[in-house]
Amino acid sequence: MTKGYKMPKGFLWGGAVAAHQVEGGWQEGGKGVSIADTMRAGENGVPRVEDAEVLPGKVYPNHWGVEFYSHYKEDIKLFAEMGFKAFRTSIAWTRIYPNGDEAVPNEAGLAFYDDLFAELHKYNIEPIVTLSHFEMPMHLVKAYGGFANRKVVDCFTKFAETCFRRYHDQVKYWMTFNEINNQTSWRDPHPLLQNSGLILKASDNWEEKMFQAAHLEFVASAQTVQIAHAIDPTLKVGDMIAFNPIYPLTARPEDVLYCQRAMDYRYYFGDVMATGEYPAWIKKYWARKGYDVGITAADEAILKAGAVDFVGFSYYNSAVVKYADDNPDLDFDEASNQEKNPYVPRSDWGWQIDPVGLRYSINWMTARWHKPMMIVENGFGAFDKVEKDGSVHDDYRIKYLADHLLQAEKAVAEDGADLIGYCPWSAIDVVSASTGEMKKRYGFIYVDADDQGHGTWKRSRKDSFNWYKQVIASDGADL
Ligand code: P53
Repeated sequence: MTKGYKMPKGFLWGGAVAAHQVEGGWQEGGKGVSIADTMRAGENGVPRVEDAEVLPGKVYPNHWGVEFYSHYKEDIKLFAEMGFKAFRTSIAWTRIYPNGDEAVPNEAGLAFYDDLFAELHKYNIEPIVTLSHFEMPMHLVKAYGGFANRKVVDCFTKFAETCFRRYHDQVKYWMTFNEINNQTSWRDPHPLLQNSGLILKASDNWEEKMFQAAHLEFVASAQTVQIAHAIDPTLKVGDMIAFNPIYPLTARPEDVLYCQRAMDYRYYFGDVMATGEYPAWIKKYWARKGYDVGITAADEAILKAGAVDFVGFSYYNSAVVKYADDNPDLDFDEASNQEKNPYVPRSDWGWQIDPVGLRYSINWMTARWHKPMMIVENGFGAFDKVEKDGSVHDDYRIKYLADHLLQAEKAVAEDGADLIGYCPWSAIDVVSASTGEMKKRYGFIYVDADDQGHGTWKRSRKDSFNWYKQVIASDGADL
């Protein structure tokens, strides 16, 4: 149905995936073992088991993903058929530096991405590349403790520099760390490992360790921005923030104030990366808690000189908090105090579905960070049913995406937001990051495989495939 809104000319319509969730080929071309390669599957409410190494007889879904490593030409052809102008993926760090600390990169890994990017350009599809998307080399975790150690900052910037030198003619848009702020859920070991390569002891202060690791990631990211610009001033480097707006449960002033602190806490990552400075409140917070985050004067200069060029963000859901009378210091703890929003529905995985929140978020980021923005993930994880004739009638996914896109279009048309692209999650079905399931599907393209990696890997078009094709062809007018 035509709603009358259109995205501007040159808008980057596309779709997103991440290397570890699609590629498979986990031992092809000299690839090393990443933290995703040793994660077993969980399910809704059942966490993924994280082994220290690949154990015999266990199921590791990221070993096959959706076999994109061997199917990428076929898949890119389908992306082109949908009319993609852009495709977001990541470079598997372990294909380029299998252990993460080698002196020279692995040529077979570099060559794979040469071919992948060339294939995209054949169809005028612009690659958008995340450098670190939950797939750090396992060796960096075991040998150095991940981003608890400054040595890993050097490993990352070397990896980034290798990629910029090799691909700067092919790839203009880069992001440093995927959903860097997921680790605000620091009571859960999963995001700490995925974001930062941290495996902590019960006696550690997990929140302090999170702040320390995130700081070294900010330093690495800011250095990366500077390296990119020195190699090729036309490169654009963004951060990548998991954005879910937090609302106060009521108009009670204490609820509103507490909510403000919750937003400050979840999004200080964006403050540091967009402005090059830590906000004042967080220094007070650390002082009150007795935390030493280990920030040097040299770090502060690096942060200031390495602000990002654009803000990439994912948007799936929104959240609600309320003030508790026993918490006068306004300490935000993501693991508690989450309330249900009575005004929005929920997915089968409990995610609160809130399209209007997307327009609110875009406007919030505009007011706070003053950068061009790109939606690099937005989508609906659901059980899909394959009909006898092979079709998938995913009208729930079409509705989710259409409702969200309309709000993004209003943010541009009515509010003047500088939104440069929309890459929904996911271009094709992928292995879920949080649960490791295949059956939690997001794609426009169905892949015939189950949670155990059994299937034909055959690709087929869901109804949403044809819907999105018409959306792109009409610049977003036909939702
Ligand atoms: P899955 C947590 C909360 C929101 C988004 O998520 C998240 C996560 C971490 O799992 O991840 C992003 O597959 C992430 C993608 C991921 C996608 O959202 O858990 O950048 O890698 O697949 C969807 O349902």
